Amino acid sequence: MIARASPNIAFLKYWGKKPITNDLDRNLALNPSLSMTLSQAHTETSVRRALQTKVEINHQLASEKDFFKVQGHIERVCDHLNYSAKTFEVKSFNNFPQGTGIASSASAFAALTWAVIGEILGAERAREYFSENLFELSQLARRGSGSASRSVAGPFMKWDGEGAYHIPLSWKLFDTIVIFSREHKKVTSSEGHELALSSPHFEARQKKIPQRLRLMEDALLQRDLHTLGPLLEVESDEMHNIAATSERPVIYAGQGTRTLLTSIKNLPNREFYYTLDAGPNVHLISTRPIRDEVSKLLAKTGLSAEIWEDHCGTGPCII
Ligand code: 2P0
Repeated sequence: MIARASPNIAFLKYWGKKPITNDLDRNLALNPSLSMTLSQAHTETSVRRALQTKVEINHQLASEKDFFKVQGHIERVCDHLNYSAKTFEVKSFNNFPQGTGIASSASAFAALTWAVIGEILGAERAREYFSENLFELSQLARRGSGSASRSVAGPFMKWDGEGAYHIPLSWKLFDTIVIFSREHKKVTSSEGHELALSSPHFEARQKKIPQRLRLMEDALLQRDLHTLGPLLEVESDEMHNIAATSERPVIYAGQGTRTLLTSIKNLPNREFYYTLDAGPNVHLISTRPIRDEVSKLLAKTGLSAEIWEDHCGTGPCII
């Protein structure tokens, strides 16, 4: 069975999680978050029953660490369906650079969840199961990777507590991603989550989140980019400030990132707003395609980067 899922870009960030007591509690965020699921960037995962589990990621045998993460998630999904044979051959491929601030673990664990369920139930029953059990699927994907809880549907998702909910809203937003680096980040998100709690600004951030969440949800429901945009930027700056001020400072932005953000902030009458994931690449959110403007801005500031054009999407599927 082959499934496809897209990453999501967090508008309100998951940054800091509760300690684990058992596998059911894995990746429980300390604060609610809000995101937009993408559509062009995706992970495609094929899963086939086999006598032994074998995992290939981007045409290479998975590292030991990735193998155990994938195997652990397969076991979770099988347990959830009371399915006893837990060995599969898994091949997973991303059509976008991973580990650089486009949430590859979100799309990877959403796609894996869909593909394993599809392989066990068959396409027709699986599609029915997906449409009737979205919240349980989000809980399950979350245990693979927290942000995966929000990649189980789209375009807009709110994760609060054990899983994410679909925000019923139809609004086409674009995410134009400026890719400065295809290098894998040095500090994983899981380490970043752990370190976040040591920042002297962490507690103050937690207090601000409920109101920021309300304002963002209102702006989304009103389809008001000029109210949403500044909230995106404050939120992104704050998450990166928490990372930079944790006991082992984590700086995801590079020189190119900083130069671009400064020139964006100086633009008059902006029609796009930035947000960063845990990486140097810059996501620009707008209501229309903006590739040409972004290319011009990069040329003007003397920066060289790839541009990935994406827009909101509706979540995973079996293909
Ligand atoms: C988010 N990020 O809300 C935040 C913002 C990155 C920056 O969730 O440990 O890969 O697998 O639960 O989901 C990245 O963290 O971490 C992330 P785990 P995950 O999207």
